Amino acid sequence: MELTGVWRIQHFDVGQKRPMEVASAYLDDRFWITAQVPGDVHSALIERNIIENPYFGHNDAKSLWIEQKEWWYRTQFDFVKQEGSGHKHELVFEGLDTFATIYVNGLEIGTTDNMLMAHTFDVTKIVNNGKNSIAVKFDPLYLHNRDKEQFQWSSYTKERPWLRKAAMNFGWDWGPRMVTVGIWGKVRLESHRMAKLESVFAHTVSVDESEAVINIDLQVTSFAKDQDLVCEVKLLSKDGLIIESEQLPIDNLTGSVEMVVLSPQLWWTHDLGEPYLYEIEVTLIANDEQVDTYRKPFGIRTIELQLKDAQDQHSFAFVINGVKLFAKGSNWIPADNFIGAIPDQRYRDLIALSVDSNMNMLRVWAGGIYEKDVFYEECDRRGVLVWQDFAFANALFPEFNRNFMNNVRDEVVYAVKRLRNYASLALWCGNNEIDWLYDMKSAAGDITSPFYGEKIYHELIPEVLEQFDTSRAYWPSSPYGGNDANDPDVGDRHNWQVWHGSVYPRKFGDVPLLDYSIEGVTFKNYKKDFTLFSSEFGMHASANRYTLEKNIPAGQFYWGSVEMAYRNKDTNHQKGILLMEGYTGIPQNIEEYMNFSMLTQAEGLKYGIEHYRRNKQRISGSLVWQHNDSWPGTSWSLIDYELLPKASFYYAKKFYHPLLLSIDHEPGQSLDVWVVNDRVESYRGEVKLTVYDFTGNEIYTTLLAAEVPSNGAIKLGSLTEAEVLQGRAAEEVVVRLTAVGWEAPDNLYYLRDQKDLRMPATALQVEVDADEQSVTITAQGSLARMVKLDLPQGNIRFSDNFFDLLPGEQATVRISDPLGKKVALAELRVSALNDVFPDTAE
Ligand code: BMA
Repeated sequence: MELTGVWRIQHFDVGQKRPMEVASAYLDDRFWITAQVPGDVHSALIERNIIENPYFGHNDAKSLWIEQKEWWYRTQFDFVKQEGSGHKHELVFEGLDTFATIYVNGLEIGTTDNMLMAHTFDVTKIVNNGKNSIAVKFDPLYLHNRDKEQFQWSSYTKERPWLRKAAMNFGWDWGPRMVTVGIWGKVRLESHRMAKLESVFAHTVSVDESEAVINIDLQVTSFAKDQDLVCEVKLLSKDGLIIESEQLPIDNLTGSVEMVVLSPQLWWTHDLGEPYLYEIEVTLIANDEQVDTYRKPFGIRTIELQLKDAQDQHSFAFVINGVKLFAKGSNWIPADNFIGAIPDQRYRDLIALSVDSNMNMLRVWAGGIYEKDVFYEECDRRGVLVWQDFAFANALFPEFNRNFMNNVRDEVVYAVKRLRNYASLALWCGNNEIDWLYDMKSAAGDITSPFYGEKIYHELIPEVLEQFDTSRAYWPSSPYGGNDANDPDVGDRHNWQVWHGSVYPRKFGDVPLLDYSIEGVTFKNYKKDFTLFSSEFGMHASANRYTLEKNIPAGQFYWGSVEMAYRNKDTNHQKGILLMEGYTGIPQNIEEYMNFSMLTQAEGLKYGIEHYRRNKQRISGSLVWQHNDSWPGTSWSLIDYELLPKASFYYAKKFYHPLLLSIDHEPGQSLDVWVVNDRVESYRGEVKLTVYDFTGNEIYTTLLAAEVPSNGAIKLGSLTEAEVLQGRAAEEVVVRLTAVGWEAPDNLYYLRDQKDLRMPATALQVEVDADEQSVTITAQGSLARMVKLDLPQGNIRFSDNFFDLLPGEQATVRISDPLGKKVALAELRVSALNDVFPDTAE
């Protein structure tokens, strides 16, 4: 039974009230504020207009008082109590943020100190048949960390190391400080009789064409002596047909069964096949009576992390059902700063967008939470793999404290047991950047203390996984492996040369260097990177106009305003300017800032990812930093807070497409034409390379034969600049690759940086069809660069956006709402970078 009745909240100063008074079942709380559960205090106060929307302007600073208060939640519920021996009633909180004391019918039943796990209390004796009350007191965090040892390193705030709470709550380089408090997960009263299924662990042991072997381990808790316990385990097809069924006795409260599934339908990532989901049903029978059931989707697949290839060379490649996978994806941060209040639909939308942009992996980054079930359910359903970090980010942690370590152990056990049945879960990873940055900061002299926390990633977590999940790989940190931990030759790597100007190569102990120059931060540095797996890299791009205008006070929506600067939480704002200076030139107004930053990010990621993919023999993955935003800010995200994709998202549809045509070229050098194929099928056809000037004249064309190997990359040929230019200037042409006789997306390639291209102005002819919900655009006279469709509305979809059009060519873009509502098109704006009527409205 989920407790979804009316919850009320109130705050007090610390010490103002005696807890027993506020917790009393008889307290008159009529004048308290009603609040959603799951949710949080901020969201409840926003909903009731008690605080102004903290995402607007500088309003976040006005809600800081919330952190200083003691907050209480109260509710009442009716319960029909089954009494008698063998009955057990448990109160389960899926998420308490963070230091909570819980009272049931006025009795204190326990305290909690970890936001990142569920908490269960036995209330068998104290829950009433009839009316009941629950009260939960949340302490302000400062009571729990002000007297604790501070560490030399804890990024963004020194408060974090002792608190098991989402790190990003305290602010990060892409989001504001929003220290949430409240009941952020579901609350349930679970009633059991005789016994319950404590856990079910289902995993695939092996697969081949004819059969799969799966294993199911059961753990039971019994509430009565001398019981005859039996489990019935069934594997059902998607249509509910029983594929396998076994009865097994439960001895010593555990049971294990192996099932052989003939002609199995495997779970694949969506780019390689169908993410087929069976269902596992377990029924627990105590003394011939059904007492508990478990029913969850289950995907049959094997997933391995290959660290050595066939030639015994280092590699870092995921292998799914025996197929080596190039991981294409991005890094996931919490989908809102107010995590408890995120609607499930927002997860579905963001994961659908990852599939739309041809991603097959998301990394749940360590500075957030172990995501909600809906996230993994959706990844299972859509065929997107998950790289799961444990929640340790950019800090030292008090591993010398027994209570802290016990708390961490409970959290890790809980996370592993909750998530291990998801087919999408590909990897456990110990932390974000801690091993790497500990060395960098020690070398720089910023840290002199021992590596506090090391024991968690190198002992505690491996021990827990040894006991609870040996079915998938563990990687101690990201990045990890080699010398230093960000070594291109071993393990995974974060490329922060680009954007942050970090200087590489570097070895352990070297003082880290930064190069803040155009050459230091440019995305051209991606081509120097022959990592085995690029698990973080990226560049900022502006949010879309609607997202910014909605959240910026009147008169502040201009390039260089203090409010625009406030949206950007990164250090040294000059980095983004340098990056644009190198590629588009420095923007002069807000429209140019939005366009130039988006184009630089999109072209920069394309440049890097096409390089990584061409080298797929060695490089096996690219995860862009970052997928989404937690507030309407300026960041590395591909999709902004209002769920409006940036240009890079539309580019990703092509640069992450399983079949990629690309050109490897630098100014003055020859053009190497490549095809990358991530599919298991091989292809045969041709690739046409055509060079056009910007008014659409064909200057040169050639056909290259393409024998495209299964799951491989191949160079089709090489052409000199002189040959393809036929006497024209490199600044005046665009090259197009097209597949002939087979299907692969086109690729447009410019031989020089945007700022150096001599692009005449163009005029767009735009025809809007409101009934069809589409718009048809034609470029007149000259190529249109970065055709942009803009609507003042969040969470809508364009079938394409931010694309280039050759003169005379026509594009029809469909516009839709993910929930199927009709989209008003009256305010649609269509522009291009080189539009004859430049859109400089501020
Ligand atoms: C890495 C991430 C995040 C950060 C990003 C951008 O360090 O792990 O901590 O937000 O780069 O700086």
